[in-house]
Amino acid sequence: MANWLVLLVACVSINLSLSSKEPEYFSPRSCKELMERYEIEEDGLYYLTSPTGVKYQTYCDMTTAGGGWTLVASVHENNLYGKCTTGDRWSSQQGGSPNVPDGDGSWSNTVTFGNAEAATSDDFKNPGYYDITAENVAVWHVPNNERVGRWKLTSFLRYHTESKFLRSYGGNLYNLFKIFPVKNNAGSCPANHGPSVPVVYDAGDASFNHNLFGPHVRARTDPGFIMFRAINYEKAAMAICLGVKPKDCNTEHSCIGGSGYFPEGSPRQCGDFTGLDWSGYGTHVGWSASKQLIEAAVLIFYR
Ligand code: 3S6
Ligand code: CA
Ligand code: CA
Repeated sequence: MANWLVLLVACVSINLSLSSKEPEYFSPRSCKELMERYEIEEDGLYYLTSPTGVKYQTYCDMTTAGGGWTLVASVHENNLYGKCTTGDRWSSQQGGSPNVPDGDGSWSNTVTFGNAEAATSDDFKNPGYYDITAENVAVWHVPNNERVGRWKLTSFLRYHTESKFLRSYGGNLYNLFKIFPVKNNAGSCPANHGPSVPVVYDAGDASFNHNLFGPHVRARTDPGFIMFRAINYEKAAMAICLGVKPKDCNTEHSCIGGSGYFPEGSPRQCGDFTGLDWSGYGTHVGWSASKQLIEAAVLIFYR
């Protein structure tokens, strides 16, 4: 064969292999990309790839409000009686102490843990949490230990933002919490709360959501919002308020995740589900949330 012909054949075959959908080149970065570029329409577990080459499996919600939602994290409370002990990855596993003001730092670092299939049985955080550039957040409350195929069915609350607020905060929660650190003494209440964003409900509604909290909490919160980086009276920081916007600074009864030190009654408010049990475990009186709320994982999605 003539040299020029060999070259031509080689070029054509390189081109062919590049354009074909071989696994090497099938590397969606988010569920939104998977939906839009690869026309995937079903809810379920898929593989995504981060730009640094980390391949990970996560859940995609391809149907809610147009679909394309990527599960990036779950906050699971394995033991509400343990106060900043093992399993409190979204607050501190190092005990409540002023010496660890930002606890494990999970809201604003690149440490990942858990896996998608166990997202209702353990904490989960994947590279999408810091890698994906998104506009909105969705939250699902799914009973602990549910299998993936039943998450949507058994979730008793699902809500999402529509304002594209993440555009103003770096496109994801990793960047938002760089601006608003989940750290003890990082600010005061209410001056230094992070953004509160209205939500639209896909399961349950604002009044059902509100009623999952005890009466003291209901009287001091407005339903129908997600609020980020709450600060309480004692200057502890929390990451996410669950479908409510606090009106006072006892934010530790409706907001979860947090700094490594909660001065009030220390360490009683320290942990992934903070002070959701302040008036007893699952009692649904005073400051305590219902059992339904505290025995469910909080799944966080981006789109
Ligand atoms: C409805 C009563 C107000 O109770 C106070 O708030 C009480 O003194 C404290 O124990 C309590 C906590 O700060 C609640 O977070
Ligand atoms: Ca946990
Ligand atoms: Ca308080």
